[in-house]
Amino acid sequence: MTRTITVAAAQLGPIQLAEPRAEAVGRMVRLMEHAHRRGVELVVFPELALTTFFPRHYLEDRAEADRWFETSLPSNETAPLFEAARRYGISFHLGYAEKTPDGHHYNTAVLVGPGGEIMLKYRKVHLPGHADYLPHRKVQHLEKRYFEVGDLGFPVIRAPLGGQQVNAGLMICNDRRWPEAWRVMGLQSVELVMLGYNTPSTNQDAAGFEAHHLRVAHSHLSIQAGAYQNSTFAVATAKAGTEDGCELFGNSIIVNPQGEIMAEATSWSDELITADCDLDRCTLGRTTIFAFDRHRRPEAYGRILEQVGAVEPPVWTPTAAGASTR
Ligand code: CDT
Repeated sequence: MTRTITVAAAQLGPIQLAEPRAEAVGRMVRLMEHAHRRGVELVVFPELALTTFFPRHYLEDRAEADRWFETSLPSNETAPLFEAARRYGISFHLGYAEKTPDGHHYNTAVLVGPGGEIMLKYRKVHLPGHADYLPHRKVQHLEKRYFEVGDLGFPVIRAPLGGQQVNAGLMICNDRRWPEAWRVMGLQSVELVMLGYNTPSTNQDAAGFEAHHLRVAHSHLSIQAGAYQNSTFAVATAKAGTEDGCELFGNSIIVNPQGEIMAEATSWSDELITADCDLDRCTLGRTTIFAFDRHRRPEAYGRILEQVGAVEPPVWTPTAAGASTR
């Protein structure tokens, strides 16, 4: 008997600044209905799925940004999602801005079970962008202004999803570009990584050195490599389209443990893509080429934990060459 779970990436088209949460939630509930009709057991929504991607907007008074944060889940406005999950027996992943009771702010994702219970929470670790207004930028990216660095590590939990026990893990957007995030989850035997993203389709820092089409290619490359090198499925869901005049790419994907794309969104609007994931497909990689217990060499990886930025290597000299060939 296979351990198969049917998953969906529920891509969202743009959510404009003026769009109320209730409207966004209504669109998400419609995607859940659609998912139910297609036999889906787990739906993955994007990062910061309830509002526009507000870190593009600079507010001098940081506290004013609290209007974009949730202080509880479910709330009156998000309750319909939890009700839909119960109605259809579907689990879901939701990205949102979290304000804790003691006043901390995080870019957060939760995995919610079909009974509406929160089974896993993650707070984004790799926050891209900047904390202050940068006049040379056409569009700001103020994640470092509005969020604190997540304090929950990269958690994985064995959770009942769609009638299976699944080792499920969460990361958010920019984390997908960091192999460390994937490996920390790989070391917890993750079988299904869920992640949402909001990625501008233009790299303002590229200055002509990055071809436009590489934006999507780099996103896919990171997810496919992370899934392959850690023998896991991955569901990566975009918020897409032109939001507050700024274009976000879509191209949501579901990837298998061989790093192959099983399904990809073809619009930059609300769209559901699905795949049947046989979790036993995770076994091949983790018992052969990526059998961590047999092949990893942590004694050679010290710099990963000891260093943040890169240092220059020693300059070659005949003595140094002699040392390296001893
Ligand atoms: N949301 C998010 O993390 N986006 C980043 C783009 C940052 S560009 C300053 C990403 O890695 O997709």
